[in-house]
Amino acid sequence: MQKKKMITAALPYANGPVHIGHLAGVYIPADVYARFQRRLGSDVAFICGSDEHGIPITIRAKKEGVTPQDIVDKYHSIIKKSFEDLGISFDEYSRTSSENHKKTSQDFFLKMYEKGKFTEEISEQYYDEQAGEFLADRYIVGTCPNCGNDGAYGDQCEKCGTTLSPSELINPKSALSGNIPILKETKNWYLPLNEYENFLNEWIIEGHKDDWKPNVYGQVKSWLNDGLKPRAMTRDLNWGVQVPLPDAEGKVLYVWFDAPIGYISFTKEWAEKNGKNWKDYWQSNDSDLIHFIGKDNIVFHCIIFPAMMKAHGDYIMPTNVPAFEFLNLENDKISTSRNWAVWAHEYVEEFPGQQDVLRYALLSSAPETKDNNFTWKDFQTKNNSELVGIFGNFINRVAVLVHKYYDGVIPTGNENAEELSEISKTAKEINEYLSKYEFRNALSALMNLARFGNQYLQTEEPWKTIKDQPEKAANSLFVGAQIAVGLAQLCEPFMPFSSEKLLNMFNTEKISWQEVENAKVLVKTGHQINESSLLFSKIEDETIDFQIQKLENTKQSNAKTNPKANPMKEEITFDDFTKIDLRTATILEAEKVEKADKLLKLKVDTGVDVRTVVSGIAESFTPEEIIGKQVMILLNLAPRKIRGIESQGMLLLTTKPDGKLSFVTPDETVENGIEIG
Ligand code: B3M
Ligand code: ZN
Repeated sequence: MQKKKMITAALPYANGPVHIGHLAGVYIPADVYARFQRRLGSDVAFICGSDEHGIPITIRAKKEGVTPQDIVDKYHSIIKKSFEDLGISFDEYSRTSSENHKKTSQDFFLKMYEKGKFTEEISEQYYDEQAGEFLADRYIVGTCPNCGNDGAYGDQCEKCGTTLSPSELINPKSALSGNIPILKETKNWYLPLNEYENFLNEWIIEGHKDDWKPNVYGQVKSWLNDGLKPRAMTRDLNWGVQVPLPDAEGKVLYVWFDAPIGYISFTKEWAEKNGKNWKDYWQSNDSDLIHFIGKDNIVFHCIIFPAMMKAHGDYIMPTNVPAFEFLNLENDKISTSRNWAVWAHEYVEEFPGQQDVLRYALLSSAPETKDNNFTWKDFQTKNNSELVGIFGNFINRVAVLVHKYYDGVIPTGNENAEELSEISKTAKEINEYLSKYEFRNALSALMNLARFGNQYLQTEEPWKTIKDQPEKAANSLFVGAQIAVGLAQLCEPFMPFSSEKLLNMFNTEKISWQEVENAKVLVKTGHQINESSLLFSKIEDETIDFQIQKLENTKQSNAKTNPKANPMKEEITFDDFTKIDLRTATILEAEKVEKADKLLKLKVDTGVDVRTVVSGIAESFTPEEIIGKQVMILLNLAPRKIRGIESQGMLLLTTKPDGKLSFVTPDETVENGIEIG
């Protein structure tokens, strides 16, 4: 009996659409594998869904000025549709905000809790008193101790790339309110990962040295060598799955605790709909659990989730965790925030009916063992020279000639022709490669069969032999048709849309992989085939230039014309902007503030009233020279005491190259109190 195959693909965060990096490094290989296993006759559950918790979601929501639920609803449907459009054949694509997922992950937590698998620890965390919230690392900004960047986050400085913890930041501030956060005690539940070191060493380091990919094995080994530390499985946040304990209000499960349990929740949903028992896939030794992920997820799938499953006690361990490296785009790191990406939903719109071209191009440069690069030129070459020039060309010649000479009926030929063994040989090769997760080699093996077919026709030249050696011509096309149908069968995991078209064209059904491995003849003499249609078409330079131009535009809008300019601050909404009350005003009086070299105390006519403003401009202006000057004032800034004087507003200033300040003024004098906007 074939083992069950429980295949998962990393749950994409529902905070943005899916791009080619995700596709090449997780979803397309996972899909090839799942399709291939189904063809082998395995009982497959191919499961995925949107990861709807975690800080990336709440940050995106804040940025767009909407609720986290709005964000996940929007991106969940975009992502789901992209996967469907590209033929990613998930048996279930669900989402972690579902009730079922909430219950499944809470039950999982409770079982571990009841078995005493957590430790409770009180720690001091940054807390924003104004917002009334504990601050996740991303919500604390301050100065990087490494490079001095004053926009560094509590987990990382994006300028110099250093990984940080909030306590390392100089002058930490809350990103929610701008206030200085306080340290406040809080209780959380930790999983003592250190207690699982022996188990992990035995299971992975000793047990999977030879069958796990070196990049995965190596990373796990280095984590284990460094020693594991207890890790908090709960967080003080309000977006996520509530911790199911009475003394845990305001706490949710760590997103990396609930997300992998999503694989289980979604399997349950699928099993329920299909009359299956989910436990057969997760809790039985007759099942292989395989996680497809990107390299940045290795620790979670090889250390933390297995430790959770071990602690829980009922689960099997993954058989393999094929992790991929990263794909770059035109030699630059793919980045959602810089919009440096080819987005799946845009591709589907701009290249209608050409999903397999993307699947092919991405698979043939899949970042299996090292980071790889996608370029549009390369994409064009792969389509024009390989898919059109070799694969499509061969199949087209066979189909057209069978129609032309034999009215679409497969002619008589030698059922034991030597060339026919190429088909089964290719099927076996692909099988071997895919069982080792070598997708690029598997795809090359497929293309080699098309190359072989092309060369065969080229040597046989049935278009010549048809005149005086009709039997030879018939045999050539009989053999050619077998190879063409072989390709139709074998390309299905890689290019499912083309496979379907081809099987239709040759008027035949999909058969199992083993049948292709064992068969010689796939379409019998006398079999009627259907009209032929073009499989792939040439992609013109204009199409590629358009895509390159699109990236060029992105580059331009990302490029700084002034390298010293600070990056743009977090986006605000129009509503945020309208809260700001900027007016024209005139300085009526100005005098120095005692014992403060930088400050001037001003009386300002704002049109609305006359008020006092303390401004740090004394090193740039004498009081005399600014009396009577028209300026711009931020009117509704909350008053602040500066040197005992209440300052009621702020004047707009900018800095000149010599470091001196200069007022922002209207270019013609206007009345005071005029709104700016
Ligand atoms: N949501 C995606 C990522 O890290 C993350 C995967 C979860 S898999 C359980 O890119
Ligand atoms: Zn830095």
